[in-house]
Amino acid sequence: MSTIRFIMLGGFLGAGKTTTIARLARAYQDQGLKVGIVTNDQAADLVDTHLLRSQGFDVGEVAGACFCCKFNDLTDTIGQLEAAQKPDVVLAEPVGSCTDLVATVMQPILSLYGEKFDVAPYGVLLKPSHGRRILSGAANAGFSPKAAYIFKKQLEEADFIVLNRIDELSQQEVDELARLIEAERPGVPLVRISARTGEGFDALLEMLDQRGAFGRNILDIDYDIYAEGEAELGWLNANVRVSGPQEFSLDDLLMDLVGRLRTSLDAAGAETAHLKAIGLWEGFHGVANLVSRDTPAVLSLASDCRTRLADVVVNARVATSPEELEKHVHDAVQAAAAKVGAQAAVKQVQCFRPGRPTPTHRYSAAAEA
Ligand SMILES: Nc1nc2c(ncn2[C@@H]2O[C@H](COP(=O)(O)OP(=O)(O)O)[C@@H](O)[C@H]2O)c(=O)[nH]1
Ligand SMILES: [Mg+2]
Repeated sequence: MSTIRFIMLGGFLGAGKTTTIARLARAYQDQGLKVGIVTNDQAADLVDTHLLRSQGFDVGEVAGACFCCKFNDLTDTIGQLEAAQKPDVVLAEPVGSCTDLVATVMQPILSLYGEKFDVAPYGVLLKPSHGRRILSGAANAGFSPKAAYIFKKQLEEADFIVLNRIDELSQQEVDELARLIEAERPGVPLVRISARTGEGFDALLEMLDQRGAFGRNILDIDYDIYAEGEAELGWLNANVRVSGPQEFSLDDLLMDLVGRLRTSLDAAGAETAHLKAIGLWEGFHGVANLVSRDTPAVLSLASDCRTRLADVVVNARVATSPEELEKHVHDAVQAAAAKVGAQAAVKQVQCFRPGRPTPTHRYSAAAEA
């Protein structure tokens, strides 16, 4: 039986997993390999899925809970990708606030589907903006001590760590982060990349190509702290139709919307882990992102589209209550639409605090290599 190379890339909310996966997918396609991607979040209609599909990738979505709690959905989704195109490589992106993935995903795959999957080393992306604060033990390290616990647990189970966004860092900052990572996880390989520019991807591909006994760092983890850390970050997905009498710039609308949210959430003392808005209209798509309170909103994908009508999906993980978050998003959407002379109709909103993770499987010891 031919095996599928299974590559899961973890890392905190906004670390750059989707951007990295898109670039890796292209690199594997350039090698003549067929690639499938599996995205994951707490509800359907994900920004990441839209974004990756709009780039032409074959994407399956596991929605409703994280991979660990929906293990069978993960394997079923891979099965659907297989039925469609027999991928050589499957890239999987877990939820950014999820950890314990070695015990609940890697080990079950190795043990239950070892003949079908050839499992790559488990890499975890480090987000510099929060990583620096959390690893240096800064007083106001971001979100809460429980969210910082998740961040550190993610690094603890990694086979290797990926320092992303080096295009935004000086050599000195890269060296400082590398020192903090080495102090946290001594001896664990570190790859420095920019998912934006592609720098460091040869080393990342080489790391992912290694064969050996990977996915074996089973955590000693307190699920109470983990569950509370997850729940502290409110979750929201809103689907909005913006329409007006005159054409407007979709990119300006997205940037204005995310910029407004940045300001209002910051003023309310609600720290953003990741906030993204995708605008879609007839094959055009643009994306604006905010990954922390100390970085600006960015247009990560320009649609260059002028339109009178667009669908906008907003997805946010912010350290505040779902009710507060919904209010901020509602106000920002209305104001951003009004600014371009349009109106916003909110078609669907889901917002909640993620529930306690209850994994389908949890291996307390690594299977024999
Ligand atoms: N400057 C820069 N931005 C990046 C890089 N990687 C990702 N981003 C941006 O960071 C934001 C979050 O990235 P995304 O891939 O969605 O993160 P995820 O939540 O881990 O999947 C987006 O605006 C990306 O364009 C990078 O290497 N450099
Ligand atoms: Mg993502």
